[in-house]
Amino acid sequence: MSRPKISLIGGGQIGGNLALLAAQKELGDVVIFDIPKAEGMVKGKALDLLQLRPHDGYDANIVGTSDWNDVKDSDVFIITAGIPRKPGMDREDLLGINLGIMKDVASNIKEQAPNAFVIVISNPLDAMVYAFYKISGFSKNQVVGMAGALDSGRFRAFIAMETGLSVQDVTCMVLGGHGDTMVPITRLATVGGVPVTDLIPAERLAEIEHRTRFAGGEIVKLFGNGSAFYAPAQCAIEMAESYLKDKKRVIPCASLCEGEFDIDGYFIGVPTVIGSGGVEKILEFDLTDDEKTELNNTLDAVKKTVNETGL
Ligand code: A3D
Repeated sequence: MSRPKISLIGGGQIGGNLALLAAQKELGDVVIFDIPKAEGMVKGKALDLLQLRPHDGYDANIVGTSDWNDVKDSDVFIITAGIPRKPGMDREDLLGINLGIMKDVASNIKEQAPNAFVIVISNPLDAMVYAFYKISGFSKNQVVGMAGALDSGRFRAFIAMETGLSVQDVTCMVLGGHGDTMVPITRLATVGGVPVTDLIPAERLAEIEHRTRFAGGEIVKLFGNGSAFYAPAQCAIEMAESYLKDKKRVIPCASLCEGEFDIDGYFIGVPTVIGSGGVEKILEFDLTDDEKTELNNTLDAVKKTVNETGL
C-alpha cells in the first residue's frame, strides 16, 4: 500500500511549514508546488526537509516542483498560492491578484486529481474557497476553507494567557467569515468544562474577543511584510489529518452551507465534521438573537467579497 500523497500549492511561509508538519506527522509523501520563478526555493526546501529526516526519523518523501504533472493523483491539496497581507491592507485587498491565481490553480487541480480533498488557505478566505469550488466543479464535500480553526485557536490562546490555565483545557469556537466581523461564541467557551463567563469579567472578555477579531492584523503589523504562518499551517494539518485518518474531528471551517444556520450557497465558518468523506456534516445548534444578528452581519461581509469575484 502506498503512502497518501499531499500536495501543497504554494511553497512560501505557510507552505514550508505545512511540509515540515505533514512529514513529522507522517501523513504521507509531500509535494511542494510553486511557480517556475520559485522552483529553486521549493526544491531547496524539499532537500532541506529530506536532510532533517535522519534526525527526526520520519519516513516521507518530499519533492519540490513547478510541474503540475508531479501533483497527479494527490489525495489532499492545501492551497496557499497567492500573496499575503502587508500592514494597512485588509484581506479583501488581496482579491484581485489571488483570484487570478486561484483560477489557474483550480483548473490544474481539477485536471490532475479530480477526486482529491482540498483545503484552501489563501485570502480573502471565504471568497477564495468559493472560487475554488465554482471553478473546479468539485463536490461540496471535497472543498473546505481553513480559518475558523485558526480564529478559534487564537481565542483559546488568549483565554489561556488570561487565566494562566492550560490551553489544552480551553474549548471555544469562532464562527462566520474570516475577517473583522467573525463571531466568537463566548457563551459556549469553557476551561475544563467551566464557562469562561464565570472565570473572566465581562469587560475583559469583550477585550479578548476584540483581540481575537484583529489577531491576524496584530501579527501583520509586527512582521511588517507578510502574515502569520506557524499556526495557520498547524490548523490545516489538523484538518488534513482528520480526513486521512477518518478522525471525524469537529473543527470550525469554511464549509458550503445549504440551509444550515439559515445560510444558503456560501462558504462560511461553521462547526464541521471532517472524516474520510471529506466535509461529512455541519453541526447546527441554536444561536441567541445577538449571535444571529452577528452571523448575518458577517454573512453580508462574505457576500460582498464573493460577489466581487463575479463567479
Ligand atoms: P507567501 O510566503 O508569499 O507564499 C505564497 C506562495 O504562493 C509564494 O511562494 C508564491 O510564489 C506562490 N504562488 C503564487 N502564485 C502561484 C501559483 N499560481 N501557483 C502556485 N503557487 C503560487 O505567503 P504565505 O504562505 O504567508 O500566505 C499564503 C496565503 O495564505 C496568503 O494569501 C495569506 O493571506 C493567506 N493566509 C490565510 C490565513 C487564514 O487563516 C485563512 C492565515 C494566514 C495567511
